[in-house]
Amino acid sequence: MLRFLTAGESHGEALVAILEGMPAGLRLSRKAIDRQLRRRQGGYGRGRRMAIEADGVEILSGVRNGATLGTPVALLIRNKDWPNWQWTMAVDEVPPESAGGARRAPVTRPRPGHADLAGALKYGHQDLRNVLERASARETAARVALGACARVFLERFDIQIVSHVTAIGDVRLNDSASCAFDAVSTLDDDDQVRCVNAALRERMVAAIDAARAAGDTLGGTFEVIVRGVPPGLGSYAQWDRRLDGRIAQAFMSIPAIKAVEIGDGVEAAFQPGSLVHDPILPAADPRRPDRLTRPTNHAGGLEGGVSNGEELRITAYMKPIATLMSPLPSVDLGTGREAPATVERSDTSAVPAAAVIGEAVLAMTLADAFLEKFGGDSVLDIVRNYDSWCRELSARFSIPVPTGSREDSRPR
Ligand code: EPS
Repeated sequence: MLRFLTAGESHGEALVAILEGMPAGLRLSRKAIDRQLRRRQGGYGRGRRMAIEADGVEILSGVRNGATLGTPVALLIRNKDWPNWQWTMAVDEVPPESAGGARRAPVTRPRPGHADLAGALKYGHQDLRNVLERASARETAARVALGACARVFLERFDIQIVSHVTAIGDVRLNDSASCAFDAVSTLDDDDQVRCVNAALRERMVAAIDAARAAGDTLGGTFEVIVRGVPPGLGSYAQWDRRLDGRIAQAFMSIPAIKAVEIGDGVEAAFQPGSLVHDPILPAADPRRPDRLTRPTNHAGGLEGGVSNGEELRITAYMKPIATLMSPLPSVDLGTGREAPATVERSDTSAVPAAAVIGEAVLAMTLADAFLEKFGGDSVLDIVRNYDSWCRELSARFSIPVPTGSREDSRPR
């Protein structure tokens, strides 16, 4: 339903993205996209690059007078660092004499954990810059811009996405599953690490400082929570329609993400079924006399690859950034001799930024699944489809259903 591609090198002129499948008639502004871009740039532990960039989007097509046209939306984010790299990253062939020494030397010592070596082996590149420029997490700025469009669409149906950092290195929040959506939604975007626990926040910052001082890096975990997801997104009918699989793929495509959990995730493997599965109770919630109640949400809002109407809860695990200021052993691919890995300017930790990226990729996945179920060519078509589905479902079952467009009252 939603299709997108991104392009652009980290130190090239710009990142670009094309999004197809957005319905007509959605109010979409640069401001809404820039807000998410700004959030992605934040977080303690970022390197000097973030002081250079101040990401802002240019909408090149698909939007007119503040509303989508139903045609492809083309987005562009310029790299402010580009002037410093224009000789190194020039599209045209530049003879060394005209670069006047401004062209950086080839990168030949792959960083363990980065795409450098695998990419060079795959594409036959001798200058690892040809790999690292696109493998860079800079690409995620484009995906956050795309995700911002999807988020605006989801908000039209009162679906809201928040995230929080649950670990940096070994400083961990133990009971992230008990963090309520409301508590997470009040987190300050300008907070250094966006963790709900103030004491842990300080320890996370201290851990990043210690890693930086040691020339090391830190990974961590974050949780993304979505409220207002209607039941029925995704399907068990075919493997590639399962929403949990689609969500996992979206998260695993974020650089440095090594594992994804839905609900209790890994922990569920070590518990008996009686403690893992969420009972279904008849109307017990006084606020929702018409609804069945799930007193717990170990499943994280997905059963059988289909959303069940509960909050979606996704946790992602990020490995430490691969560029170490105290580099690991490597080999100079030019000489074949042992040499320390390349040291590039980089971040010490980027978990808070990854959480914002997680929100974006989840927004895209959910918007896609939502359009699959309720799709139409315009927002009005979709509101009509959604509202009538909600009415029909509530008539047929006495289970909670979102009541569609934002003008209607929500059941939860
Ligand atoms: C990155 C290395 C750093 C990060 C970059 C990702 O960039 P640079 O090499 O220019 O210092 O800052 O992240 C971003 C540019 C960004 O926008 O998030 C890497 O190697 O992945």
